[in-house]
Amino acid sequence: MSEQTLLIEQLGAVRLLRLNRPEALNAFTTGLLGQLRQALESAAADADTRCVLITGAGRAFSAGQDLADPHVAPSREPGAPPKDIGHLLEHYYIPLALRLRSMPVPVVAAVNGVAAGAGASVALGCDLVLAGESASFIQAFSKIGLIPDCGGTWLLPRLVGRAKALEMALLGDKLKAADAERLGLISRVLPDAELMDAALATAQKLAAMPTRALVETRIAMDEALKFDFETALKREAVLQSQMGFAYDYQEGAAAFLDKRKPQFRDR
Ligand code: LHQ
Repeated sequence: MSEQTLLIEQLGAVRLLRLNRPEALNAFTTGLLGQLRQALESAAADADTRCVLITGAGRAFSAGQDLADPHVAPSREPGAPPKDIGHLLEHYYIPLALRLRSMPVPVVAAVNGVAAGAGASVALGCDLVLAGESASFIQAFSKIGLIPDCGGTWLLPRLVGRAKALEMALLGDKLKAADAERLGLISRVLPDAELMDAALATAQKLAAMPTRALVETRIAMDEALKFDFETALKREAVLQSQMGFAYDYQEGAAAFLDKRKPQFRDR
């Protein structure tokens, strides 16, 4: 049986995914990348799962690609050709990043420690990013002669603007959670001891909300970054029309008028 490098728990309507290679700061092997993608597929397919929460076991969220993995480890044999690491992106990171970004439910990251390289990209690709005060974000790529990947070049300038994105990516310095929050890179920083309870409460709150509207909000915002103002207004009208026909709007508005708690069910 393959090593259990991802721990999966169902907590009500929340699917908790815990990266589990603490001895290597949850660095991504092909095994872990495959298990994470499979777990996202399975959460997406499960009608009873209405939010996914991703965190790391031990003192890190993830140190990014495992540099000792045979797929990427430098060729040390004299004359041996370097490996094509683009292959790993094509077959593991791109499908993972696309799956994460197109989940039919909101995805929360609870960043419990360092998130470096592709580990930072995975965290920042989530819809809400909560971090413990001792967590940090490192664009480690430049230090080993690489460029940000797993969506890093797309995410960073959109989150913090070109100047800070380039500063982070070029220097590769450690950014503390409080500074990440101040820059708008992440949603919220919490005392370490409160992180998991707060992240779970946030995930449970999202799980009780109108899932389809939350997901369409993410899609609309990502799309709007490519649009001019008028195109965005028109796209909102198309999506809002669809939302208006859906059960959750009928239920949400009726519950408000009836002064009762809504029971959302669309996904
Ligand atoms: C690790 C790693 C690691 C293996 C810590 N690998 N063992 C995509 C596709 C294709 C190719 C390449 O890349 C990519 C995307 C990427 O993600 S590239 C970026 C890869 N990540 C890095 O370069 C980060 C490397 N790690 C670090 O710089 C440090 O470990 C950080 C700053 C994250 C944490 O530092 P410390 O808290 O001082 O911990 P440590 O360095 O002592 O690490 C603890 C253990 O974890 C240690 O093992 P050991 O057996 O000595 O206890 C490390 O070797 C291991 N580890 N990161 N990426």
